[in-house]
Amino acid sequence: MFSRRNFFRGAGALTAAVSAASVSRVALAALPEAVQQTRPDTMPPLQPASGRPYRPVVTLNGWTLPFRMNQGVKEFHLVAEPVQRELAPGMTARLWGYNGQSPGPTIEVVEGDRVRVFVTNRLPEHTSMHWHGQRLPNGMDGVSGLTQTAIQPGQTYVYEFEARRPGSFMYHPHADEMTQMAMGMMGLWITHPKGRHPLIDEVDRDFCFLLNAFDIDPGSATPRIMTMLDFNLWCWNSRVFPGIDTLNVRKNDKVRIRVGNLTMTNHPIHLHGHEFTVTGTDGGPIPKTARWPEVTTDIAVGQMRQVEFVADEEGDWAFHCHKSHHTMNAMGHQVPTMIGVPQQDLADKISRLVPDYMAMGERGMAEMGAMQMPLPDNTLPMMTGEGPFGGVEMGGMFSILKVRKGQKPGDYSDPGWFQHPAGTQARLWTGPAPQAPRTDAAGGQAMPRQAPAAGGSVDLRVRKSGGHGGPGGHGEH
Ligand SMILES: [Cu+2]
Repeated sequence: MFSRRNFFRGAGALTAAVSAASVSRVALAALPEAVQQTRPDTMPPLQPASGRPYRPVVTLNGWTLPFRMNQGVKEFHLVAEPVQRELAPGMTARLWGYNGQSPGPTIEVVEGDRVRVFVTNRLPEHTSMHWHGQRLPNGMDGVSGLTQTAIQPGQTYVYEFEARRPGSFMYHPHADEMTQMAMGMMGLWITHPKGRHPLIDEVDRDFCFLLNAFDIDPGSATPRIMTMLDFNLWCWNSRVFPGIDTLNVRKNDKVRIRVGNLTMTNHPIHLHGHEFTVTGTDGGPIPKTARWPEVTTDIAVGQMRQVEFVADEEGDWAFHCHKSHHTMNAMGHQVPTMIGVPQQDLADKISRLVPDYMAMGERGMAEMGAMQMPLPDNTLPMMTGEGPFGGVEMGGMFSILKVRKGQKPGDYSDPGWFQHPAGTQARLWTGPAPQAPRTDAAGGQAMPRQAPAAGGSVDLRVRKSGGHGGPGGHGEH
């Protein structure tokens, strides 16, 4: 619709943009460079070139934003803008994010750092930036309407505070959140301890990622923003398996993984082959006496969990959300269960009416993994991913922890598939079927048969009920 009112508003915005460009060239030059990222790959850790030293994190399928030091202040520049994000090879989504990607780049600072972040808005609507979990002056908290005016399209706001508390944090808008978070606007913030901390161990590998979800109709590219629960793409850092990079570590490395949840539901994150402890949340490190071992930790909405373990078992270990529908890609949920229902006859009849009709699910859904049906453009199969022994039949929130003796310190490259030592792998059994002991003629082990009493009759001791007796009564014989 083109109304007179909109015309004037648009003209005003245009004038403002033009004058901003002509007036504030000096001001823009004074901003830190807004570094852009075009690729969805996992970038190697960004070693700090200035400021206090720290061991940087690795953002899964993401990157860390470079900073500049300006008279003792660490300066960053985030640009909120529409981006194109490859969710996995074969599917690219039109999202909103920061500096070319969704999620935005990870911000890494050190406890006690003075931090200044410029946030430029290149979206078609206003936004703001909330620094989830931080101790900061109230006016820096980024809740539009409550603590600040919203950042209008074309404007740059500056946030400044001291990173007081070490830990794992997030950032996201607090303006039209439902839209802006459903469109992918979020990022991680890591504050490293300034020196040795009694509750924060040094680790060899420190990974981080966000849990996020989109609802994108097959064949389209823009998320539905009104969806509350029925998302169809369950992501780690806006990627789905097999697009999520593997976590590659050296045997006996101490590993930390920081995970934040900005979806609309909880995710029980599960690691195979190892036990971990939850060592911290976005509220800070957990006292050592309050930690317990787990193999799954549930991460509720708006929470962060930081888990640690020693990777002392070599292999390719699955690492995934334990909600089985979250390890699948786009699918309809209105599909009846067809297990045990022969459909070929029916399919033949329906095909005469509906040429593309396809029977599915007759022997379970695993057949979907190998299906060669043509897909609409820009869509991923429901479950996919080839392993060394066939289809993995997974999608969504799934990746692999690869533990190898030969992985060099600082090397994050994929070592390929694990070579199982002889005799350490489940294999096809071709010998005779072992007889179950219970069916053994001699009586078996688990539940021995009662030996018949002499004379062939069995003495059943029946306890007569006292109060319910009498003819026709329901005695317990
Ligand atoms: Cu999940």
